[in-house]
Amino acid sequence: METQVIKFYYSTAPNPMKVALCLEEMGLAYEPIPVDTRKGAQHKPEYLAINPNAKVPAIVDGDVTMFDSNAIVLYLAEKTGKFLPAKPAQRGPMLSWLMFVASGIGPFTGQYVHFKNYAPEKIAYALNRYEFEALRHWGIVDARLAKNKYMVGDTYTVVDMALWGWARLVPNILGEHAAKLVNVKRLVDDPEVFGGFSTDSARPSIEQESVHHFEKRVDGAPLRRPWWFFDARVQGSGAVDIPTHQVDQAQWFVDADAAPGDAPTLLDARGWSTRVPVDVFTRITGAGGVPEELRGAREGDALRVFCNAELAYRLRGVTARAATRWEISSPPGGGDTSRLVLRGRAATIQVELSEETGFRRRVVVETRNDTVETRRHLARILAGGEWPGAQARAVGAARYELDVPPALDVGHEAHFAELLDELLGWIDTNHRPAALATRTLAKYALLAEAAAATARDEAAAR
Ligand SMILES: N[C@@H](CCC(=O)N[C@@H](CS)C(=O)NCC(=O)O)C(=O)O
Repeated sequence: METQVIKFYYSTAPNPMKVALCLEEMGLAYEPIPVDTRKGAQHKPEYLAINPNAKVPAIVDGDVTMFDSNAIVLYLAEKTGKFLPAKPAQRGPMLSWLMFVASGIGPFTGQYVHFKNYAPEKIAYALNRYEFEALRHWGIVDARLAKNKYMVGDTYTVVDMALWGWARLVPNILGEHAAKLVNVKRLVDDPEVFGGFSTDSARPSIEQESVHHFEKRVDGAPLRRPWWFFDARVQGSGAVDIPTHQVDQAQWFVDADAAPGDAPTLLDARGWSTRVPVDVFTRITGAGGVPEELRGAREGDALRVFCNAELAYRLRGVTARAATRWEISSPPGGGDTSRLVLRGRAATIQVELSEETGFRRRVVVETRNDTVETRRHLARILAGGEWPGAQARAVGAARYELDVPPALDVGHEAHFAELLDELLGWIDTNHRPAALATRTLAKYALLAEAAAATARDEAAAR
């Protein structure tokens, strides 16, 4: 029985994390030794003696010194005889997929993140190339895992562990493609397909609706929320909570990075409460009872949470409506739903996530133009590569449905990680997007006005 403690040189970056998972899964005794790569510890002579490539991870296992994460996971699998493919004939494919992670997934994803977030200047060619290749590689993983439970056949192997090092960051890495609907933005910006926002005031040109649940599961486990989540004075009332994201998205569709135009003007706002039974509140929060701070919100055996709102506003001549509603518990097999409608002069674009779409994002383009021409333009836009393999399928006269690849169809929680990632990228590169600052101030001025307007509804309901 092997008792030797393996020295594990690590940071929390993707490559070391593959080895961390492997050591844990194999139940090996190890001593974690952090290497602060941000401070340059990987270039010290004593570390270079272990890894001349000056990167993490590295291990020292008795008289065996090793670097390069994929080599290490393979070594550990062979050393322990664990997490190798069940059938000998699968050793070849196992090596192929491990090298695919080593030479494809890792380098292309890493370079994509580098050029997107850390390069001091935005180099379009490098960004496009690495973005295309990173997405192409993840598309291959996605197709593989759609047919196989694991990367090599039906058993969990070190290839899955190597992949996990990167896969756990997919929402951050690819988040913009999913959460921000970059492809939908490209359709909206296309004069041939969308033709600019309709300014016909009979109906809003941007409609956003979302339904949320207090009690729900995230990543397979019940979501625990803090008690103050139910206090609109802390969490924000319905008008300022989810609409922050909705207005943000509407501004992005209308303004994007252009110099911000006139501040948006509020046309109408209303708010109302959801009654959350106290037993559901205690189940979600784990609180022993209703805290003193929430006493004022208590109505019999429920808490009144002022969390729903509907706002109408005008943004650069475009009318927008944002509605957000909270329900108590997510139904079994169900989840939060959302619908976005963008009305252009030439087409209407709808993005829906609901029971009807199987809780997957569905994008539908309904054209008022020549359908053959529109189909050609859609193919041209999709060939831009953001959703590898995406197709526009005709679903009736003048209607096209775009398939969002499942790997990029991540939940809206991914948006938070993505925003943080973007913010840290700006801090690291000392870049402050001026237009965004003006837009954000304009957004909060609008939301503050909506909060004041809806506060009257809350007072009236008491
Ligand atoms: N091929 C190597 C790459 C290792 C690598 O790039 N490590 C990164 C962390 S994920 C690192 O050490 N970065 C610090 C640096 O480049 O100075 C492996 O798989 O171990």
